[in-house]
Amino acid sequence: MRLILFGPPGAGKGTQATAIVDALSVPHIATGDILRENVANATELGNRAKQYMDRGDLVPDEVVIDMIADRIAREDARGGFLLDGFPRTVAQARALDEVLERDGHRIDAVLRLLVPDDELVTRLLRRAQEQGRSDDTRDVIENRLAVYRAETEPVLGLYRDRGVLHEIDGTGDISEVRERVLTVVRSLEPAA
Ligand code: B4P
Repeated sequence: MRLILFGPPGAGKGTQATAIVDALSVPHIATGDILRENVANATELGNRAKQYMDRGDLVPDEVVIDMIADRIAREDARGGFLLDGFPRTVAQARALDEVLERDGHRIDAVLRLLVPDDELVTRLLRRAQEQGRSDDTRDVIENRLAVYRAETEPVLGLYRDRGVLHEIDGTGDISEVRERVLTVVRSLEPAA
């Protein structure tokens, strides 16, 4: 299965990804995590990405596209993967299609977590207190949400037109959301 977990910042992508990868035994490929690891290790890629991430802007497409193309070419992702936080622009979605089509593959499903904006802000400010992530300040959160609406939401149309988009209520307890997500994932398995 080749899946995408989709949603605004704070929707619970990283949170729910764990249950999905456990259920399907596929690697969890989170662009945010890979970028933060590069920032922490002060790699060339990390040094380039940091300024964008700290503002809540998207890292340039070419950086992220190359990073993901390399990652999904690795042995452990041959049989499938869960992408978390990618694609975030229409250009990234088209590039992903090209990379997959080269091997005769396609995205099987996109799981979209739906959460109202006020709840997203509350969650991210709570995370700021708990983890102190540099992009979880109120101003940066507001920019991340605006960037999501302008640049990321348009990606949904591509997948909706293909009939692979599944919309899931992302409100409520983490365990309630997990059950909803896993119900959808289980419904996909027979088609794999
Ligand atoms: P990400 O790391 O993807 O950050 P995110 O959108 O905040 O998602 P995350 O997975 O961490 O949070 P989650 O919703 O699970 O991206 C960070 C930055 O990297 C971007 O701003 C951008 O600069 C760059 N980037 C990443 N991908 C890129 C790309 N493709 N192109 C360009 N740039 C890219 O959870 C948030 C919080 O909510 C957590 O604290 C969690 O505990 C809590 N939570 C989750 N579910 C909950 C629930 N049901 N109830 C209460 N709290 C809940």
